[in-house]
Amino acid sequence: MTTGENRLQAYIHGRSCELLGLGVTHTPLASLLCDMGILLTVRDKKPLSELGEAAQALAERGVRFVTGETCFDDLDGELIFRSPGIRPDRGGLRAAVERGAELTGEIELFLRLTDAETFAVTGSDGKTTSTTLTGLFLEAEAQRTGGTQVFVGGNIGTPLLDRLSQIGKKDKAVLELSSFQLMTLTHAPRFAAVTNLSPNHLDWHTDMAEYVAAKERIVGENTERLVTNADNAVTAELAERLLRRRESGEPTPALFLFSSQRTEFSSLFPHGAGKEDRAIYLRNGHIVLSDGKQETPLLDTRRIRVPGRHNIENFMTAMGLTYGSVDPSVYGAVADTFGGVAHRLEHIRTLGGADYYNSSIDSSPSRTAAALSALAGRDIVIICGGYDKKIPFAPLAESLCRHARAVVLTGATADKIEQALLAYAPNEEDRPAILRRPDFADAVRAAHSLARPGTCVLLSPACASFDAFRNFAERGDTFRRLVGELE
Ligand code: UMA
Repeated sequence: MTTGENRLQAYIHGRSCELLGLGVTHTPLASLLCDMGILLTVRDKKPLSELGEAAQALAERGVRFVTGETCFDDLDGELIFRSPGIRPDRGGLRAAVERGAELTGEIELFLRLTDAETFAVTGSDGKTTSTTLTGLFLEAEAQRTGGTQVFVGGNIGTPLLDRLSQIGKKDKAVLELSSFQLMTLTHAPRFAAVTNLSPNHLDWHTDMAEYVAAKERIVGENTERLVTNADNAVTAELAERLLRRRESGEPTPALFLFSSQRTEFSSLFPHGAGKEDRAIYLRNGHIVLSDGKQETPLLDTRRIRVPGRHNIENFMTAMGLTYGSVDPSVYGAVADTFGGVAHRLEHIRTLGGADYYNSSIDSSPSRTAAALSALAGRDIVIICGGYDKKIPFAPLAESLCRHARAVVLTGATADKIEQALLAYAPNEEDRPAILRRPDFADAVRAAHSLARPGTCVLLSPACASFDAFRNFAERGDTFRRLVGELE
């Protein structure tokens, strides 16, 4: 056993453990804890029969299962692991903490116990691309120098706590973190980034303030650097708050502010900056880094193959996180080959002169607005709609009217998006053509029927997928298959 795993064993130290939820995060952890001989209870609203083979195997190994809608009511463990999707005030969770149980999570313990240097990205949009790029930069550096492994995980889909034994002191861990994961975090990463913040997940969080407060937990006492977006109102305010705290003598991380709109160090730090602070911005088509005295060009943006300003911002985020940890030559080498992440403005096919893009990951209006901006100037036919996260659609209506020729509406939110479009642009000529197709395959065919040479047919739903699919990946894979079948 390595030191990381020893520390996990010591941390648990004979306490009874409860895993709330048995999904992606807890399935490998449950096996590991079983292997360690720890007394374990798993609770999930789903019955054992729906939890899959791994759950059956755990039950056969003696793990206690409590299932059903009331499964969280009477928690009796001493160390409670929460799956990200379960609110910390669900069922008897608060009562358990009040009686002395410790509430933790896979990410929390990974950050606390790993030997690796930790990098983490959160934000409303761009998290996965920025996390992927951060991993690729560090990986390219590891290949250049040798002897280092890079692990990428978190909300991106791979838990890392069960891999503590493989991760050593020289290694790097890169985490994508959601507000759900951050909500109860008390141990932060060393290098943190917040890409931008706008309303999201308001069906889960009580309000925007709770969402923003969760995101801010990515900065803790042990955080050495925060990379964030000077152009976004909410993250700019976060940076201001940190600078004020610094003025009052509190320890704060170095601030790396980026902007894809400003071109001077002083416009990013109008009230001055500390010795360790840096600005990242565009100058003559290059992403440059400045300490206020000297500008260092890091990357010619013409080398970035993925379209759109938001992708330049994703590069800035990942470069801010890794600056000093990698040789700057890796930035260009990665940019030359990075064609984007699946389901994120993924180019699927050109058919009859029209381009088909899968951006199924766009589960919020701001994400769809970013995808539309990335394709601005093109003739756009967009497929929108899905599960209702109770996010206002007025801003979406504005960007649809600005960029799209036609909108094919599908899914549970079709009515709401149509109403937002009619309210924003009461005159027919001011808005895109609206088609309603409740069935997803019909929606794809309808979009195809409107395509002509030069058109971009874009799946960018502005909504989550849970009304019709298991997740965004299943929705994107279905879109890819349907587009492949078009003639
Ligand atoms: N469950 C309950 N009661 C509840 C909620 C959930 O019993 O109130 C049970 C479910 O039946 C399920 C289990 O808990 O069996 C776990 O569900 P979960 O979805 O909370 O957790 P995981 O399967 O471990 O997946 C989570 C993330 N899911 C959520 O945040 C909802 C995954 O992000 C992430 O990839 C994974 O951990 C690894 O870190 C997905 C996501 O949609 C992709 N994230 C949101 C986003 O990106 O917008 C935040």
